Amino acid sequence: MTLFDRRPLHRLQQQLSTLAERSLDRHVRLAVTGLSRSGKTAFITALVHQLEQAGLQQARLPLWQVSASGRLLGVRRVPQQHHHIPSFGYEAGLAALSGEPPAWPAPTRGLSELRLELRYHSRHPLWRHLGGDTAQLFVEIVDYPGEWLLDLPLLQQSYGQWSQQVREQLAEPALLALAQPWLTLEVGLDGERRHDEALAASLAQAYTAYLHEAKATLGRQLIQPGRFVLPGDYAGAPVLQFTPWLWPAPRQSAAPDSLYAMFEQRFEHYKRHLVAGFYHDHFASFDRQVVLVDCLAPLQQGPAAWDDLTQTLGLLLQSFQYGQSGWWRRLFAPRIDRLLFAASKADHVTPDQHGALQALLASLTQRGRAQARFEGIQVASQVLASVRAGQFHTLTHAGKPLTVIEGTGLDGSPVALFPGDLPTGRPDASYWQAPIRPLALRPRPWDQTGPLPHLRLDQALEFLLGDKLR
Ligand SMILES: Nc1nc2c(ncn2[C@@H]2O[C@H](COP(=O)(O)OP(=O)(O)O)[C@@H](O)[C@H]2O)c(=O)[nH]1
Ligand SMILES: [Mg+2]
Repeated sequence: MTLFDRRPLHRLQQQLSTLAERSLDRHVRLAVTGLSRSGKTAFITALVHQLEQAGLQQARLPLWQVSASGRLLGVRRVPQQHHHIPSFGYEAGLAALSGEPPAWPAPTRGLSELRLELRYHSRHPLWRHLGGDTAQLFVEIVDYPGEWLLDLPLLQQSYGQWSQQVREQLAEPALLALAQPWLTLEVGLDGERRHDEALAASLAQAYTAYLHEAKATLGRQLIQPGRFVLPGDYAGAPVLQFTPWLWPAPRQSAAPDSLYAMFEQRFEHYKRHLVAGFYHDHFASFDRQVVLVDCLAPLQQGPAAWDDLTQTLGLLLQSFQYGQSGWWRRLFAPRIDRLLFAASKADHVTPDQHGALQALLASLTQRGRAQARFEGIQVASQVLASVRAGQFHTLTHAGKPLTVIEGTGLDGSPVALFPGDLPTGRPDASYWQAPIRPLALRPRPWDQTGPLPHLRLDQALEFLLGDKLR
């Protein structure tokens, strides 16, 4: 071969190995989020459990190709590489699910992670080229509160603008009533008041109590700052001791030793370190993202809760419109390429309602999905149950077949009911006359000889990891 001939070959080899490295990227960082109680902990616990079971050839995962085709060799948990991040409590979660009586994993309130190694037979010509067909994929699963994503818009707001926004929210009488203990905690407060640590702490505490109350009694999820309700490692830290300013503003510019100035400083610190810090240190490293949505809860809480959830998800999903146009792409360079929306707890409705549940999810996430697609992210939506607690049973009622859900309530009492029909979009007035019946089931007793029952976790696995396991 002449030199002239070899050159393109050499180049081709080089290109091939770059391509090999890229397509054999052996590492996926998979983030799981959603508002609190959307089912993140249950999802991750169940997913890891199903993966481990699949490694033992016990899989019930027909929609997950690598497993269904018998190419999966094994999955094991391996030590995580980021030592400063708390470990996801997988063992405790699984122990709760296998307890007597079985229970749901205890809630977590911050960020945690876990690392898995998957081994499989690859069909990829490049693996064979590199010698051998046993391939390896490392998957890091990261759990973090969706509430933290609600803080993104704060990065573009000043303390004064944010305070103004909260003032506008409080035009709603129900919210204003809940905010009274905070607003009236200190009589005669104004912009001239000197900074006082104890006062700052009690105002922040009253504001936090208000946020919790709005969430608990009115079903409101639109909570800022997100870490006030889910502080992670920052519970009680001074950086969380401020509130928006709803009292008379300082007459001139705020004096440096005023409470107003201190709140403003803490707000800036919160933005810079907690909000931007999260995007920079964590969000920017995610490859794939699952967003869990509990579509059923607002269907029991009323129209305001539904609208609030729609708005909250819209805000949360702004974090995924980073393509060429996102103003903060320049700051954090995120790289998520697949985004899965999942309606959780699908075992709380009868199978004939799964189509309606999927339509509800679509309606709640419509804007975010369109934007993510526009940014070139692959987007999918589905319904799932991480752990199927309900069983379906068809009986005859008034001469017609009726499917009911059977299970055990959280208090241990047996449950058998037809929850009702779901709307397929924003519920109208007629829906609210006969809303679905609330259901909260305890996981079923499980004999541990096979995998836990689930709904469509395999569909999720195929979307999230299928292309990496060819
Ligand atoms: N029936 C059923 N309930 C679920 C499922 N996943 C979560 N839940 C319920 O939702 C609650 C909150 O779930 P969790 O995973 O702690 O939510 P997180 O706050 O997002 O981590 C659990 O305690 C269960 O009661 C599921 O797949 N099926
Ligand atoms: Mg959790």
